This record gives sequence, structure tokens and C-alpha cells, in this order.
Amino acid sequence: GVLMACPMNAYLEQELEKRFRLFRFWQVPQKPQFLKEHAASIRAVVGSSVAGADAELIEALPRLEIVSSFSVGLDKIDLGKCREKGIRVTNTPDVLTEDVADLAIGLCLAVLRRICASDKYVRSGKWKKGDFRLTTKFTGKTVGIIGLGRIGTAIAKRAEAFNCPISYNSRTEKPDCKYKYYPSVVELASNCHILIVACPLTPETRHIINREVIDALGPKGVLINIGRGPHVDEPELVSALVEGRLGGAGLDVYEHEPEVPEELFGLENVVLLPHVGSGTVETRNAMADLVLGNLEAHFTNKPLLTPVV
Ligand code: 8YV
Repeated sequence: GVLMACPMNAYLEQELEKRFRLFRFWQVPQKPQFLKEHAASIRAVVGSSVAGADAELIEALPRLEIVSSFSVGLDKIDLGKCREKGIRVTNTPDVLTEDVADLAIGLCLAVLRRICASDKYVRSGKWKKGDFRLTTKFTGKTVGIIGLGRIGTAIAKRAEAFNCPISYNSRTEKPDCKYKYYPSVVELASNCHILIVACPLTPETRHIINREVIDALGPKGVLINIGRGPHVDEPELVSALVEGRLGGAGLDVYEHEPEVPEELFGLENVVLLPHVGSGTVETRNAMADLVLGNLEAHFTNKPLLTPVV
């Protein structure tokens, strides 16, 4: 049997149903009772950025062999526990890189050029009454990227096409990298106009965007987050935006999704998206195929397509 931790994708659900006995955990009203009955038959968990396999679930599934995540991010999986128990883990890298990078650039443009606010201006009939305010140029702005992995690199490549000088922060400097490295996030923030979060969420990167970083970015600075909500100390971000201490923000992720701080709803310099970085039909299908391919490989004793553990 396969346990799906949360709803994610109709095509994936349909294909899992065809191949396995599928349990939908989010529909289970009495979870302890369900686990008592079915734990012994569950050999795989399919998770996502919403829910995965924490220590408690892993402990409750004695025959678990593999956790296959419908996400590149692994923050909802207890990797240490999986390693300890010899449970394999897979994710969905590469297939979503371009979409997430595209959306990061989209957020830059949307925030600086006020695309959403301008759309609202037209739809509300205000254009006929005049009073349009000028916006801010994106081309040539300095861009700082936290996390120069697959997604960070794809964002850098796109920003280069806009003639943006690129700098970055990561745990270690990348050898042979043409972008300027800052070992400290505060220094990176002090030296860029747009700061983009593109690193994995780990205990070390939780609240990597704190008050000090926000102040370093300053009233003309813009924060873009396509990583994970908990990368940002959200109450600090909200107060900086409300008080005008930060120039703007483009957010695809939040600390308590789907809860979004309502103080942001009235701000024209903020663009709010509902965690849709990978949300195209093409990419979500490719992610589903990777989840299915990894399970298939595991259960036929072939090498996993995208192993993490
Ligand atoms: C989600 C993501 O997995 O890949 C990731 O890490 O956050 C997304 O692709 C997707 O939205 C399903 O929750």
C-alpha cells in the first residue's frame, strides 16, 4: 500500500490508484485507529511541501521502505530518521527549476513595475480619473541570491539577461563562479537592491531573513521569497513593510500557509502568490511522473531516478 500524506495532484492520485492500494491520509478521521489497522501494509509514503513524513509517522509505519516527495524541498521529511531506518527518500529536482526561476523574475517585475496594482487600477476604472504613479526600473538592478543551487543559478541566468549584477550567499563559495560571494547574508543584503531567497529550508536557514537583514536591505530594497515561508521572520517582514522600512516584497510562500498576514493585503508594493512556483500543468505532470518513476524503480529493484537518501 501507498500512503498519500496530503492532496497534491489529480493525475498523480489517479496513477497511484491504478498501481497500488492507495490510502489518502488527509481523509482519515481517526489517524491512530487507521494506523493500527493499516500500518503493516504501508510500504511507501508520498508527500509534498504541505505534508511529508515526520518522525512520528515514520515510527508508526514499521514496514515503510520509501518516502517519495512531490517536491524538491525536503523540509517536511525527517531525513535523519529515514537514514537511521534505511528508508529511501526521493524528490522532484530539475523538472521544476525553470518554472520557479521564471516566477522569481515575474515577482521582481511585478513588484518593481507594480503590475498587479496597475491591473487593479485599470479594472477599477481609476485610469479614467488619472493620477498614475511612476514605478521602478528592474533592468540593471543589483540582485542578491541566497542559495546558488539549481533554482538560484537559473534565477541568476535570467537576471543576467536583464543586465543585473549578481551576487550570492551560500554555505560555501562556489568554485569557478563568476558571481560575487558574500559569506554573510547581512552583507549581501547591504549590497543589493533585490534579495531573492532560493535555498532549502533547514534549521540553519530558518529565519535567515531577520530584522537585521531587512534593515540592511532598506527602504529601497525588495525581498523575493520563492523558497519556504519559515526562511523569513514574517512578523518582522510585515512590520518593516507596514512601516515603510522595506521597499517591497514578492512572496510565493508564508510561515503558516495558507494563512497570509492580512496587514499586507492593502500594500501596493507587495505581490502575494499562493505557493505556485512549480504550478504549471507541464511541470506538475513531470513531478508526478518522477514520483511514479521512483516508486516503480524502488519496487522493481532498479536504481532510483532522483534519490536523496
Ligand atoms: C510543492 C515545492 O511541492 O517543490 C517544492 O519544494 O514547494 C512545490 O513544488 C508543490 O506546490 C506541492 O505542494
